[in-house]
Amino acid sequence: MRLNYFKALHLYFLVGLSLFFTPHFALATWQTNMPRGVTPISHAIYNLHMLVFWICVAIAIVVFGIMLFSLIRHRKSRGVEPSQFHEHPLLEITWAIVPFIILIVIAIPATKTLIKMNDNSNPDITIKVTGYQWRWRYAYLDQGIDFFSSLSTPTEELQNRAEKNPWYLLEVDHPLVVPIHKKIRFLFTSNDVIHSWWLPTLGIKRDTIPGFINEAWARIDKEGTYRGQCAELCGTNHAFMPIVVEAVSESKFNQWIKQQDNTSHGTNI
Ligand SMILES: [Cu+2]
Repeated sequence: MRLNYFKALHLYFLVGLSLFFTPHFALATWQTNMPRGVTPISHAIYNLHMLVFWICVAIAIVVFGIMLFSLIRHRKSRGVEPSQFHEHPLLEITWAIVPFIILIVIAIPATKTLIKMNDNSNPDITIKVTGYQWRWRYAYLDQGIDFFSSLSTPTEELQNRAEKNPWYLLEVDHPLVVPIHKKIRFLFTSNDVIHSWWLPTLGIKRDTIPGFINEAWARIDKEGTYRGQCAELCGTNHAFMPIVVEAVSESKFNQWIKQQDNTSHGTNI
């Protein structure tokens, strides 16, 4: 029995060691953690996630450490007798108070983040996002710009008749163009069924519900193209309504605005 246990431990150690020395390039395309994102809200969500993650790791180390120690130290083969006792007030109070304190430690930053997420006041720009089966419609309420944004992946790629490009199913004809360092307020609604506008790098995931308006905001730190998808099963082509946001400098944004006219259905920047 004893020999088998040490053999197994040895094997785990070797597997762990070989994984540790696996070349980094083999893991380069992997991302298991959530993205940090490019907005204050996405950073706050990421920090919250990491805080909870490390609290869970600490709890796991303590709980499994004690469990493993007890299993080895008090195993039957050593002739250990189980202790017999009922009720242990100190222990019981401790295991009620410790989780309570942990929950408070998590609840304070979580509440602060939620309050920040819902502060939609004083936006610089307001965009209405409407979900359609199966595309998005973006309306810049103050600029009078209104257009549809549809999947632009070629049919040949969808039908496996051509090699798929890197942005397969994550590309659109008319991306949503927004300025960086400005408070963008999004209003979400739907024309038909419930969709969900999900853009992880902006820290936004909001249901678009017919007859209702949901809100979110973003202040994007850096220029770039950010991609997301509809995250609410909304029908046959649910997987074919991606979201592409082009975050550009203020001057480029103003230039883009000038290129549009009221009847425009969007142009690529
Ligand atoms: Cu949808």
